[in-house]
This record gives sequence, C-alpha cells and structure tokens, in this order.
Amino acid sequence: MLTNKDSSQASVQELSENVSVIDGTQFIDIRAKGGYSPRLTYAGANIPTVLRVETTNTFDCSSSLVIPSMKYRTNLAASGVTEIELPSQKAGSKLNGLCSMGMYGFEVRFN
Ligand SMILES: [Cu+2]
Repeated sequence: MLTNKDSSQASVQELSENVSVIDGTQFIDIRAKGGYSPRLTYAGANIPTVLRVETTNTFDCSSSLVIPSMKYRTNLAASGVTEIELPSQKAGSKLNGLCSMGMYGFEVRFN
C-alpha cells in the first residue's frame, strides 16, 4: 500500500515528527479520519511505546482500527484519543494498522 516515494521521505535514523519521548516512553501520534496520517512513521526500537490515535468527528471506517500483529481490534470514539500500549519493538520491525476493511492503513518502522 505504501509507494516507494513514501519510503524515501526520511532516513531510518531519524524519528518522525509525530514521535516524542517522554520519561522513557515513546509516543506515536496517528490521526484517524478518512484514513490514517501520517501513513509512514519512523520510530525508535527497544523502548516502551504508546500509540495515540486521535479522532475528530471521525465517522468513516478509519474509526474501526485493526492491528493484525497484535490481534488488536477496536472501534474508536468519533472524537478523542485512544492510547494503545505496544511492547517494545525490535530494530527493523514494522507495525501495520488497518481499517477493518483493509482499505486504509498506516505503518510504523522501528529502528
Ligand atoms: Cu475501511
């Protein structure tokens, strides 16, 4: 689903702008409305991580979020922030989120 153009936007060394580290926990902010943004995030490996998914009057299917690798599935509130704790991820691993229909998605790459 991601194009080659997406993968060249940032080096694997740098964290994306939607990633912050506070007191040893990494937060990754994703917006869900008519799809997910950003589509591609570079995050740090080997640190406890919380995915924060924000909805704002989101009435489309991006509110129905699935993270297949974690067997996670939820219906996000139409507006609000949902925090999803992730186990610390190995360098080189990827995490994908999808709407339940599989038409929208996002990817986080850990390095
Ligand atoms: Cu969908």
